[in-house]
Amino acid sequence: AGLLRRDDYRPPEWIVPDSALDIEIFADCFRVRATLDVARAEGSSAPLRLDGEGLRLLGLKIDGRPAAHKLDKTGLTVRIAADRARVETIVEAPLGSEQLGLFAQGGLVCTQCEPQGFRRITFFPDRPDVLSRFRTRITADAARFPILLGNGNADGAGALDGGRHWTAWDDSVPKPCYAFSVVAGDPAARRDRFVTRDGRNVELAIFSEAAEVPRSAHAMAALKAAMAWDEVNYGRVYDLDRYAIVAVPGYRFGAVEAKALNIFDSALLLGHPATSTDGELEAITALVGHEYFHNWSGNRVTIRDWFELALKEGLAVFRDQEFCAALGSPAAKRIQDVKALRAAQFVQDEGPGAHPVRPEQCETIADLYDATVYIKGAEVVRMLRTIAGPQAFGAGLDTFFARHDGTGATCDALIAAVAEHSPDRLETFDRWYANTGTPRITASLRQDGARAILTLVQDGSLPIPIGCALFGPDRKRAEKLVLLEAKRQDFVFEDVPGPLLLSINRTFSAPVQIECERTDTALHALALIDDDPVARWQALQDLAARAILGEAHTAAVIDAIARALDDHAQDPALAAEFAALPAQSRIADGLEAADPGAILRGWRAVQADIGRALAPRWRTFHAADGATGAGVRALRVLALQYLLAADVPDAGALALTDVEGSATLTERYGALRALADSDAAERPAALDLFYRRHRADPALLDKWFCAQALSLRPDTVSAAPRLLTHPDFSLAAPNRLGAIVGGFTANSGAFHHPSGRGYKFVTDVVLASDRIAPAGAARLARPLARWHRIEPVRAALMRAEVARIAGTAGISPELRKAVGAVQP
Ligand code: DPP
Ligand code: ZN
Repeated sequence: AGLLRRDDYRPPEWIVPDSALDIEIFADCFRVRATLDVARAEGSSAPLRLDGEGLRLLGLKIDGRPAAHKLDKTGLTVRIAADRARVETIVEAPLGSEQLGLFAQGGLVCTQCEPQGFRRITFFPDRPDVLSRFRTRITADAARFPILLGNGNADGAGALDGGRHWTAWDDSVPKPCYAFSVVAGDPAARRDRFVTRDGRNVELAIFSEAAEVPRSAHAMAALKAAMAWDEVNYGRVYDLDRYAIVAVPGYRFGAVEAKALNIFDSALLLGHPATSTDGELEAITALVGHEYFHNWSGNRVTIRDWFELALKEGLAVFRDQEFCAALGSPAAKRIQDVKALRAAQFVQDEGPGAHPVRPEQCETIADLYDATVYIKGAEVVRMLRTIAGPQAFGAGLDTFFARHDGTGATCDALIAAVAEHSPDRLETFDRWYANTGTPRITASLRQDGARAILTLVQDGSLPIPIGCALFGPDRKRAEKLVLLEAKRQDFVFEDVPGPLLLSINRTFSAPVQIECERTDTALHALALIDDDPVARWQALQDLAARAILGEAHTAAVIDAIARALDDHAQDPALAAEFAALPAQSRIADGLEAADPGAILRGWRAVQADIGRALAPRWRTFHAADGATGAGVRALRVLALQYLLAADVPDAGALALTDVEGSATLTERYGALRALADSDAAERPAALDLFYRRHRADPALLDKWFCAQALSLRPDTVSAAPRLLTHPDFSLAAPNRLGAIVGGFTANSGAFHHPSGRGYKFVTDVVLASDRIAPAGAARLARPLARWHRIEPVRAALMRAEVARIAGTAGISPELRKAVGAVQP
């Protein structure tokens, strides 16, 4: 099969204003009678083409009469003379287990339509720019499937002969067919309600297994918060009388925004502080919000074609980021988002998977669902707001929603709508959607008497908003947001006598790499006084990275952390960000040829120094009551790590007490991880305790394995392979394999052990699991392909393992692709 290309887009020849589906679910198959009111698009003379795959066509009528048609592997073609017609089809298909179309999973029958699953349910123009008003009737056995759910508002229900029953659903708001969903089964429900600002009473429900209902409270609270937030911040009001989310165990597509009936993998929806970490709970909040926000930016205003995926995903991610920021610490959230962007998207930009936010081509549509489309897509929307200003951005979005409601729109249409309210600065903004890679900017500051001249040079030709400020030794002297549009540009600040410190890319205003010579003294000074938390955090991270590499004094880092902890005492989540050292992998990213061994030694030494120097503070933080909030818990856990790193005599006992008795999983697991990194005498007891308590919960047992694979101890390189011989390990359990091997590759000291044993271990596992789960194996193998960023001795060992994979007969195409690009 050839590549799919954005340029090949053509408007639809036929549209389908109204669709009625009658879906009958049986034990292992389903039957659909579809009635489509189709209309010819203006100027079109083409026959009607309907997509359909894996369907047995039992009947076809056009305007009530049988009609000649052509059936092939991917669909159905009918010649229709009139401009409008009623098309009726009857199809049957098995309820597959492939998780596409309509299928059985986790005790339920449910759907997966995005991007192209609907064609496995019925014949239809399966493309996002054909929006239809759907009416759905669902019939099934009443005992096995007492609950039958569809999109839209409830439109009747009744009993039938033979123990069957039906429900009907009316979705009056046009939607693309990928936003279609159906669920049948016997789930339990948590119910609630939300009254919109225009007085609409919305019935809310979260369906899950009965035993899991206590764990859906968090998601329900998130849903209500998201509905209120979208009204206040975007004027988006919910448009139907009900909204339901269904938790499906093992749902492979993660979560989908299907209209008024979202479907989520249970693991991404259900959570409770006793069994989920704060990070996981926040991810649930973000995802519930994300799918809800899609009701407007996704379902009502959808995308013209799949290459425009970033239009809905970038906007929804941007909105979920802002939503979470508003619920917690905005500065800590921004820092976390920046870390995630660097870890997932900047890394993608460096490898063979780099592509524009709006790609020009792809092999399969599924390939488009990645960090570049989602996370960089969100950064692009953020820059649009930054350049246009919040007022113009808000007005522009109102225009965008009003103008494109009920249609498939494009990224360009979003820019155009905002540009109407902020005309002068967005002419070239669309380049952000076309550009590949992380832009690099070099910044230099020179002084000419009381003027300062900032020179910015970029390696491309993008309009880049860069937040800048100049600080004197003690306070801010000037601040502006500059728009770098040319290759090289000077920006002049008047009346700023030196010496000056440059604070740049404040708030992380653009997703770029900044190169800028700043002395240790300058970084230290900025880390003390910069009033933008993101820039201040960045200065401290840069300083800490230098200390870890032996290029700066740890004393300056300690001083800066102490000051940040004082300044942010009221925002413990932010304080915890300031107190945490940069990840070893991020330090390596900044180097041409990283020596992971040296980074590990330096990291441990700096950690121990900080632990000792600030021990009284760590004790105080650890003594705080974790019940007071996630930020306090983050600091408590970090404090334990420092106390253990400093070898404080009772640190092991404190950690063991937390593993044993803390109320939240964040604290119990945080303490376990801290102990797993240490040589404390309590380590085996803690691991044993956590294992015995949580062995029946697969997700928690995964964490137990992961903590050991992530251990910073030098023996992890031999201890991790032994985990695979544990009776609770199976190569066939993807999450467990991911917990161990994914943890291990993220643990650069172990993965990059100088002996090369870490590379060999990963290669052995990848080759073994490739036969069972190729996609997972490919993901696990990817870190091996990054040899070109590592010092030559290790790089040679990594390449040898890559060659071993590539030379193994019968490996999957996914695995070959994951490592193949590294072949010289
Ligand atoms: N899981 C996808 C998302 O909501 C489907 N659109 O981002
Ligand atoms: Zn989404």
